[in-house]
Amino acid sequence: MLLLKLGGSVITDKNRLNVVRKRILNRLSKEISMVDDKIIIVHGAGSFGHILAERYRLNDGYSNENQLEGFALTHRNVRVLNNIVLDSLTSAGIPSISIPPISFIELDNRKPKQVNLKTFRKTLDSNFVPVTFGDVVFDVSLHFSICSGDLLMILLAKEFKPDRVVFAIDEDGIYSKNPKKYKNARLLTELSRDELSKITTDLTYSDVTGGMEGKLNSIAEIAGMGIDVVVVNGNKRDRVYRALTRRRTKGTIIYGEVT
Ligand code: ATP
Ligand code: IP8
Repeated sequence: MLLLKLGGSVITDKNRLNVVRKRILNRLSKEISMVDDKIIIVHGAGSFGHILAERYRLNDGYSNENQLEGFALTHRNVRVLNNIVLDSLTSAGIPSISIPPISFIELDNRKPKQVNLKTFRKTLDSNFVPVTFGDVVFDVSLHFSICSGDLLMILLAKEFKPDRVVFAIDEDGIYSKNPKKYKNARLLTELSRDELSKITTDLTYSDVTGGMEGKLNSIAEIAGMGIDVVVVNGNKRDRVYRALTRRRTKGTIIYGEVT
């Protein structure tokens, strides 16, 4: 059992509203299709989510009626992206089924309140590949907020205990600091769970769910379940495939340790 997050920084151009990186997405779909294990796929929202979510301040919760338009547009956009991902996966021969977060999760002040993952189990048992994504969702305290793909990775890891979790981003792995800003940033090929908290991060793109900092917290939580987590560059051929199949590849590995 594997759990994969396709980062929005890989499958979209995060600087341009609603722009998909189709060639990369299709190549990734082919790589995933070559893997034999059962797999759950999560994808980020990229520029289909973060730009509008920031403009309408959706992660702050409801404050004005105008946000309803923003919520609906953002939800529509992430579903458009999700359909493009499904097209790509099914074209590569992967029988994928979309499970939108708004239908199975409710938050309370951005933390999970009610989560029902039954459909994932059924989908897997029927030999389909479940696909879910960062989305806008209801929130009992804030009326609505954002459920990031990285939060979904924690919940799915807890429930399905995958042998390995892979995050594909647009960098070669986790660096000592943001490699897009600092030329002297060092790629960290192996990290303990504790070392994750010492890494410097900052936002590269507009991002309402914490960017790399949020991801490092999610990774720490998953590694704390005793599951190995690998972060690789989805823009580079074969790295996702090699990470999923436990082959050596450039990237960062965080070995699972039960806490
Ligand atoms: P999405 O939330 O849209 O799915 P994603 O999962 O692809 O996005 P981001 O949140 O965009 O990932 O994080 C990736 C970005 O984090 C990279 O483009 C990189 O510039 C930035 N970054 C910041 N600090 C670091 C760091 N220490 N190591 C690696 N990348 C970093
Ligand atoms: O891209 C964010 O999910 P992420 C979802 O996985 C929205 O962080 C709607 C911005």
